Amino acid sequence: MKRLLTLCIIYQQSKVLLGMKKRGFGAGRWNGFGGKVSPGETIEECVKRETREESGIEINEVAEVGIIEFEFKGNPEILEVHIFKSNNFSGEPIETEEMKPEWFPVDKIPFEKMWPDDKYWLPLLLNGKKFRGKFVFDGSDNILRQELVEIAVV
Ligand code: 8OG
Repeated sequence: MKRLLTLCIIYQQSKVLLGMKKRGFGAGRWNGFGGKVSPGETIEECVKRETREESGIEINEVAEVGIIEFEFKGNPEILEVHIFKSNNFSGEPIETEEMKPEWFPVDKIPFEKMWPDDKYWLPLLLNGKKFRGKFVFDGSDNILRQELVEIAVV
Protein backbone atom coordinates (compact mmCIF):
# COMPACT_ATOMS: atom_id res chain seq x y z
CA MET A 1 0.00 0.00 0.00
CA LYS A 2 1.26 3.46 -0.92
CA ARG A 3 0.58 6.76 0.77
CA LEU A 4 1.25 10.04 -1.02
CA LEU A 5 2.96 12.86 0.87
CA THR A 6 4.61 16.15 0.01
CA LEU A 7 7.61 18.05 1.29
CA CYS A 8 8.74 21.57 0.37
CA ILE A 9 12.10 23.24 0.85
CA ILE A 10 11.67 27.02 0.88
CA TYR A 11 14.90 28.82 0.03
CA GLN A 12 16.17 32.32 -0.56
CA GLN A 13 19.68 33.27 -1.73
CA SER A 14 21.90 31.12 0.47
CA LYS A 15 19.37 30.29 3.20
CA VAL A 16 16.79 27.52 3.63
CA LEU A 17 13.71 27.64 5.82
CA LEU A 18 13.24 24.60 8.03
CA GLY A 19 10.74 23.92 10.77
CA MET A 20 11.32 22.09 14.03
CA LYS A 21 8.52 19.51 14.09
CA LYS A 22 6.86 19.83 17.49
CA ARG A 23 4.54 16.82 17.41
CA GLY A 24 3.65 13.63 15.54
CA PHE A 25 5.75 11.77 12.97
CA GLY A 26 9.32 13.16 12.87
CA ALA A 27 8.89 15.23 16.07
CA GLY A 28 12.20 16.71 17.34
CA ARG A 29 13.64 16.94 13.82
CA TRP A 30 14.13 19.91 11.50
CA ASN A 31 12.33 19.41 8.22
CA GLY A 32 10.73 21.13 5.28
CA PHE A 33 6.96 21.60 5.25
CA GLY A 34 4.45 19.12 3.95
CA GLY A 35 2.21 16.22 4.78
CA LYS A 36 -0.34 13.78 3.50
CA VAL A 37 -2.24 14.46 0.29
CA SER A 38 -5.97 14.73 1.13
CA PRO A 39 -8.68 13.06 -0.97
CA GLY A 40 -9.64 15.26 -3.94
CA GLU A 41 -6.51 17.37 -3.65
CA THR A 42 -3.66 17.52 -6.17
CA ILE A 43 -0.10 17.02 -4.97
CA GLU A 44 0.68 20.68 -5.69
CA GLU A 45 -2.42 21.86 -3.78
CA CYS A 46 -1.27 19.73 -0.87
CA VAL A 47 2.24 21.16 -0.71
CA LYS A 48 0.87 24.72 -0.79
CA ARG A 49 -1.75 24.00 1.88
CA GLU A 50 0.64 22.18 4.20
CA THR A 51 3.28 24.90 3.88
CA ARG A 52 0.67 27.58 4.69
CA GLU A 53 -0.68 25.60 7.67
CA GLU A 54 2.74 24.73 9.11
CA SER A 55 4.73 27.93 8.49
CA GLY A 56 2.37 30.76 7.49
CA ILE A 57 4.24 31.04 4.14
CA GLU A 58 2.13 31.37 0.99
CA ILE A 59 3.81 29.63 -1.95
CA ASN A 60 3.38 31.37 -5.31
CA GLU A 61 5.37 28.92 -7.41
CA VAL A 62 6.84 25.49 -6.71
CA ALA A 63 8.95 23.08 -8.71
CA GLU A 64 8.85 19.35 -8.12
CA VAL A 65 12.42 18.10 -7.90
CA GLY A 66 12.25 14.57 -6.59
CA ILE A 67 10.31 11.56 -5.42
CA ILE A 68 11.55 9.36 -2.59
CA GLU A 69 9.90 6.23 -1.26
CA PHE A 70 10.29 5.39 2.41
CA GLU A 71 9.72 1.96 3.84
CA PHE A 72 9.91 1.08 7.53
CA LYS A 73 10.90 -2.50 8.33
CA GLY A 74 7.85 -4.48 9.45
CA ASN A 75 5.39 -1.95 8.00
CA PRO A 76 3.84 -2.75 4.60
CA GLU A 77 2.95 0.89 3.94
CA ILE A 78 5.25 2.76 1.55
CA LEU A 79 5.44 6.54 1.93
CA GLU A 80 5.87 8.15 -1.49
CA VAL A 81 7.12 11.65 -0.75
CA HIS A 82 7.01 14.23 -3.55
CA ILE A 83 9.72 16.80 -2.89
CA PHE A 84 9.40 20.40 -4.05
CA LYS A 85 11.42 23.57 -3.80
CA SER A 86 10.23 27.17 -3.87
CA ASN A 87 11.92 30.54 -3.78
CA ASN A 88 8.80 32.40 -4.91
CA PHE A 89 6.62 32.86 -1.84
CA SER A 90 4.93 35.56 0.23
CA GLY A 91 4.73 36.26 3.93
CA GLU A 92 6.95 35.78 6.93
CA PRO A 93 7.36 32.44 8.68
CA ILE A 94 5.41 32.12 11.93
CA GLU A 95 5.51 29.47 14.63
CA THR A 96 2.50 27.17 14.45
CA GLU A 97 1.23 24.33 16.65
CA GLU A 98 3.12 21.86 14.48
CA MET A 99 6.34 23.64 13.54
CA LYS A 100 8.82 26.27 14.72
CA PRO A 101 10.42 27.77 11.59
CA GLU A 102 13.96 29.09 11.33
CA TRP A 103 16.24 30.21 8.46
CA PHE A 104 19.54 28.31 8.15
CA PRO A 105 22.52 29.32 5.97
CA VAL A 106 23.08 26.53 3.41
CA ASP A 107 26.46 25.73 4.96
CA LYS A 108 24.89 25.34 8.45
CA ILE A 109 22.04 22.95 7.76
CA PRO A 110 21.49 20.90 10.97
CA PHE A 111 21.72 17.47 9.30
CA GLU A 112 22.42 15.77 12.64
CA LYS A 113 18.93 16.83 13.82
CA MET A 114 17.14 15.88 10.60
CA TRP A 115 15.94 12.62 9.05
CA PRO A 116 19.16 10.64 8.31
CA ASP A 117 18.41 10.46 4.56
CA ASP A 118 18.27 14.25 4.15
CA LYS A 119 22.04 14.66 4.00
CA TYR A 120 22.05 12.59 0.80
CA TRP A 121 19.30 14.29 -1.21
CA LEU A 122 19.09 17.87 0.14
CA PRO A 123 22.48 18.82 -1.38
CA LEU A 124 21.19 17.58 -4.77
CA LEU A 125 18.10 19.80 -4.42
CA LEU A 126 20.24 22.80 -3.46
CA ASN A 127 22.46 22.17 -6.48
CA GLY A 128 19.53 22.28 -8.88
CA LYS A 129 19.39 18.51 -9.48
CA LYS A 130 16.36 16.25 -9.76
CA PHE A 131 16.35 12.83 -8.16
CA ARG A 132 14.49 9.64 -7.36
CA GLY A 133 15.22 7.34 -4.47
CA LYS A 134 14.19 4.76 -1.94
CA PHE A 135 15.23 4.42 1.70
CA VAL A 136 14.41 1.46 3.91
CA PHE A 137 14.53 2.25 7.62
CA ASP A 138 14.80 0.10 10.72
CA GLY A 139 13.08 2.37 13.24
CA SER A 140 13.51 6.09 12.62
CA ASP A 141 17.31 6.42 12.94
CA ASN A 142 18.79 3.54 11.01
CA ILE A 143 18.92 3.27 7.20
CA LEU A 144 19.05 -0.39 6.12
CA ARG A 145 19.04 0.14 2.35
CA GLN A 146 19.19 3.12 0.09
CA GLU A 147 19.02 4.03 -3.58
CA LEU A 148 19.30 7.56 -4.92
CA VAL A 149 19.78 8.56 -8.55
CA GLU A 150 19.75 11.83 -10.41
CA ILE A 151 17.12 12.06 -13.12
CA ALA A 152 16.40 14.51 -15.93
CA VAL A 153 12.65 14.91 -15.39
CA VAL A 154 10.59 14.09 -12.27
O1 8OG B 1 1.63 14.81 7.95
P1 8OG B 1 2.98 14.46 8.50
O2 8OG B 1 3.64 15.59 9.22
O3 8OG B 1 3.01 13.15 9.23
O4 8OG B 1 3.91 14.24 7.21
C1 8OG B 1 5.21 13.79 7.33
C2 8OG B 1 6.15 14.77 6.64
O5 8OG B 1 7.49 14.28 6.76
C3 8OG B 1 5.93 14.95 5.15
O6 8OG B 1 6.24 16.28 4.79
C4 8OG B 1 6.92 14.00 4.50
C5 8OG B 1 8.05 14.11 5.46
N1 8OG B 1 9.00 13.01 5.52
C6 8OG B 1 8.78 11.67 5.64
N2 8OG B 1 9.97 11.00 5.68
C7 8OG B 1 10.95 11.95 5.57
C8 8OG B 1 12.35 11.90 5.54
O7 8OG B 1 12.98 10.85 5.63
N3 8OG B 1 13.01 13.07 5.40
C9 8OG B 1 12.33 14.24 5.32
N4 8OG B 1 13.05 15.36 5.21
N5 8OG B 1 11.01 14.33 5.36
C10 8OG B 1 10.33 13.19 5.47
O8 8OG B 1 7.65 11.18 5.69
